[in-house]
Amino acid sequence: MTQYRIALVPGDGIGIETINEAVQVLNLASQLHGGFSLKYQSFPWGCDYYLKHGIMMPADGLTILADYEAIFFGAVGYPTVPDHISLWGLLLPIRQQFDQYINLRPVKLLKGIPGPLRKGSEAIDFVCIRENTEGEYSGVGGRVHRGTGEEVAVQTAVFTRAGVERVLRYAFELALRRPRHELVSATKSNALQYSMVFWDEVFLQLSREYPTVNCRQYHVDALAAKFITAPESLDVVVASNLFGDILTDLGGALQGSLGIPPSANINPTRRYPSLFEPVHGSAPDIAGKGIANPIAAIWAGAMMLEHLGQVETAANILKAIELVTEQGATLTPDLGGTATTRQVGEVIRLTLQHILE
Ligand code: GGG
Repeated sequence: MTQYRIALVPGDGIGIETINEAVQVLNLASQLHGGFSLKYQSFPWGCDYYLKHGIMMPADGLTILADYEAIFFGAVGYPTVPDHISLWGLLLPIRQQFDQYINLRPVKLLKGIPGPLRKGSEAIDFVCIRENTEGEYSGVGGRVHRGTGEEVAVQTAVFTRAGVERVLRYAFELALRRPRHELVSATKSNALQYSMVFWDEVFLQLSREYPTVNCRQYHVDALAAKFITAPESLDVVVASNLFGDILTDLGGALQGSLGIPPSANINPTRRYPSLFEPVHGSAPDIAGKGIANPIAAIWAGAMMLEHLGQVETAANILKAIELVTEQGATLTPDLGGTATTRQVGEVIRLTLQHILE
């Protein structure tokens, strides 16, 4: 039997609740499959840890995580700690140090969920690839003359040829594997005459290597509008770190709730572990109430299984999720229902059992 060693970092707020439900779904999936098992080690890192220790994770946290085959992550951030401290103390160092340069975020309207556009689920089914280690999130900059009238803050976006080329190449390859062979790149080269003109040049160069991929590029503002006016025209979207972050929250809204989209932070070389997480954050307003939607975390767990090679089981988990949304009887309040996190987790497990037995 294959055993996968998974580092669990539930983090903050509803991340703890949704990851707990997702782990139970993954455990059931492995039991029903019989050919693989998941061995977890949980790490209590996050904002509570920071309040006790003054750091979001121990100094050797990354060394510890490097030993695992994958990291299953909940959410980071809580009002008790400034957001830039919590994010730069935990999630961003993991993405950067483990060179998880692909952030894969499916935007798929699940059956049974009307979504704000009131379009059918076949109209909204595309994938966003967000560059995940550099660009606007490089962490380069500084502040001088703090608190004075001469204060200056500089935040520099860094785009390297290696970094841009590898994420664009991944996007072209993904577009080739999907039936439509279509790729859209988010740019803003009219205003960002260095970084985004460079991004567009690399996109054009690579497009010559992929003549069967139909490429388009849009300024990110126009692309945001296209997410709303013509989501059916999108198949694979590639964007820089910040653009991708913003666009995929819009994607989450198209899916009916930020409680639905998952996210895979992938190191395609597999030299370091990849990290899987719901797109949603810690949601302090509903944390501890037991009403957070566990679908995003469960779907992220399925993406982790797919990455580990359990492709069929991953597909069955997504099938179970979609049967539950299509049936519509057990949904959390973000989707207009009254069910708890636990009840949604339980009905997905029951449905998975029906599919696999
Ligand atoms: N599970 C997602 C999460 O915790 N997100 C917190 C956040 O602020 N992330 C910033 C980002 O992904 O750019």
